[in-house]
Amino acid sequence: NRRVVSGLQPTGALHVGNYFGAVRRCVRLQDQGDDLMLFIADLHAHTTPQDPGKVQENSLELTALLLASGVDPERTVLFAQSAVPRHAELCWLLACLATHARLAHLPQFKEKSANMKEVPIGLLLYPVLQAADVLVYRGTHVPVGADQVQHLQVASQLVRTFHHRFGKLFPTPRPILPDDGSDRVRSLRDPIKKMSKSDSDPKSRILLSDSDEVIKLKIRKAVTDFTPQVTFDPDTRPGVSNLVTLHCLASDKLIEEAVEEADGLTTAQYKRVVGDALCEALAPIRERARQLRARPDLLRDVLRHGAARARVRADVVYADVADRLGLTTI
Ligand code: AQP
Repeated sequence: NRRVVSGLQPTGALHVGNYFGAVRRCVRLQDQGDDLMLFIADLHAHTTPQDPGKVQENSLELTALLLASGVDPERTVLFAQSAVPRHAELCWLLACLATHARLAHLPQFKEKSANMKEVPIGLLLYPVLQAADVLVYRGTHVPVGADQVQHLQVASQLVRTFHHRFGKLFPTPRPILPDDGSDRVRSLRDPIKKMSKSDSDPKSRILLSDSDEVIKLKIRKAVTDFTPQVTFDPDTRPGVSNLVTLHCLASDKLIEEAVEEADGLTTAQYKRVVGDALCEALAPIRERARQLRARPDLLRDVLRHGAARARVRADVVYADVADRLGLTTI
């Protein structure tokens, strides 16, 4: 049986990239019978400056959206990362096996630290904490996007180093990569870039909380090009291709089917099709999330229940780690 581990940061409102690229993939893994550990990555969130009130608010909001999207807290262990201290404890031990050179070379670190005067060590350790998140449950698989594969390679490297020094203990975590483009939803304003929570232009992303009107407006304003036909070629026509991807993700279609459906339509007309497909996919989630948001006690109970289960699992693995390293845990 696969044990899948995944986390989302409570750093802002979720967009459709997060939904199709992470949330829905997790729900599908859960529904196909994988043993899923799904957490709110609130420790990761603090690698960049955060308003504590917002972290708390976003964590509950994220919980509501995960449940609304189909996460079943009986089958999936759903919890906040900070409620299971073993993540941070294992992170420390793995950090002692990681090298500065390896971490400082990762593209995501270089990108995020490029414009900082003072680079927090937590930002450098980000992939080590990710490795701990997975290994602390002896995770076997991690759903990732293409841009996260290198971080998983850090985890594999840490597993090798650990095994070399202390003996075999962990499975090497394997990536689960999507084949439907769901890991590459692009900005609606600048389709060279990925859609992102932190983009300064709110029109660049569609939020799960956006109304039908707002979704349709943002799609209507999406940047395309001067060719009216709809074709799929992400390299030469990133804007139109992103619309095709969104259409496919929203209505579970293959690229060829979507392009065929768009035959004879101009990109302006096709935008209506895409907007409608997104509204249809997202409206039920928005409605369920609205109901759940009104029940913060239930959301907290779900997280408490998940954290209790996660702690039991993490303690079992950590006890083995402590034993191998000669730590006195009594
Ligand atoms: N554009 C995207 N297309 C597909 N998947 C995406 N993800 C993020 N953007 C896209 C996936 O969503 C999950 C969220 O991970 P996160 O909360 O750690 O956020 P992130 O990866 O840093 O990306 P965001 O949400 O856009 O935030 P910022 O703006 O801070 O970078 C991950 O599984 C990610 O792959």
